[in-house]
Amino acid sequence: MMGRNGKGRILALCGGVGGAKLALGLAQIASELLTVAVNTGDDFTHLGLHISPDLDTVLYTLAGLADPLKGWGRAKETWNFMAALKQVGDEDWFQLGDMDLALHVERTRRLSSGETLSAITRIFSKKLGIIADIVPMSDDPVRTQVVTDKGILPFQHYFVRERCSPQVKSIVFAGAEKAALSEGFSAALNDPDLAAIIICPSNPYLSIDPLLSLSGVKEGLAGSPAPVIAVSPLIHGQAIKGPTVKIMAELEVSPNALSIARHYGDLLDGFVVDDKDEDVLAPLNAMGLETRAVSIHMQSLDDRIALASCVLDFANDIRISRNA
Ligand code: FO1
Repeated sequence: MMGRNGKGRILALCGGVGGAKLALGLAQIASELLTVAVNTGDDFTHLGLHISPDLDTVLYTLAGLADPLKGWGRAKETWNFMAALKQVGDEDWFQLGDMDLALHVERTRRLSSGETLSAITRIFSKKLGIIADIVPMSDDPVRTQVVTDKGILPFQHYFVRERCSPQVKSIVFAGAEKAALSEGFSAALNDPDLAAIIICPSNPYLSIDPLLSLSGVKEGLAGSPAPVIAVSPLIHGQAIKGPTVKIMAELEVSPNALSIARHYGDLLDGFVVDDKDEDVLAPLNAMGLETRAVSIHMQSLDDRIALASCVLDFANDIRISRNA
């Protein structure tokens, strides 16, 4: 399997909580070969602080600091700042934990001194003892805007303040057309020795599409010698958490693994579904996709490692069958 005897690097495309679980599994197996390219479309400035939620979720998750229930923010967090904010402020809809604040304050300080998001993320990773290469998808601003029946909402207003209740009409990635890939993302994507590209089980529409919207990404995926494998974020038509199914219904896409595979289209070489979804294997194969059906509900660390191991073996199998 890659990462034990193989030398090729592994590139994972990742959003927030769901994707970070698989990124942790991959890091447990091959952290020194792993690059995790993370969505920054959810970033926003809040109370004067630059918040990068998906980068923070991946950092905390790979550092073993993430809150195990929420998946975002830190474990054993305290909320004195929020209590004090409620006494004097108005914007208390976005929960900022006392320890979590340190990341936002330090990132904001470094950004205002001219450091890039990539450089800051590299420093945070090193300080938190993370070996995998965590990179923002871009150092330029890209902001997910959700076009809803209540108007165009910045991502966190839709996702947190309005709790995903407005009806989604479409999703726009403001700035994507002129944003450059981060150096780390571009280097990994265009690495001729790349052994696998994994699209983690994040929300395709909110968390993966921002990465795919950047110029050069779809071309890089299509041109890479590495197999491109996506893991379904749905099990039997249900998302583990988050608004994926609601958004698919609102976008008039039937909420099943087949729709997800169709959404990624010919970018994929392989698709991993849950063993409860074996009924979609035939239509997936008919699309020309290699498939695997395994348990993809990652509840424990062992589950995360097992799925990561299966995905890396899958990539190896595809590469071997191609070179046969
Ligand atoms: N998600 C919530 O549902 N409510 C919150 O108050 C909240 C605060 C928060 C603070 C820091 C952070 O890194 C993430 C936070 N999230 C919160 C999660 C975040 O909105 C989502 O994880 C991503 O933007 C989408 O995956």
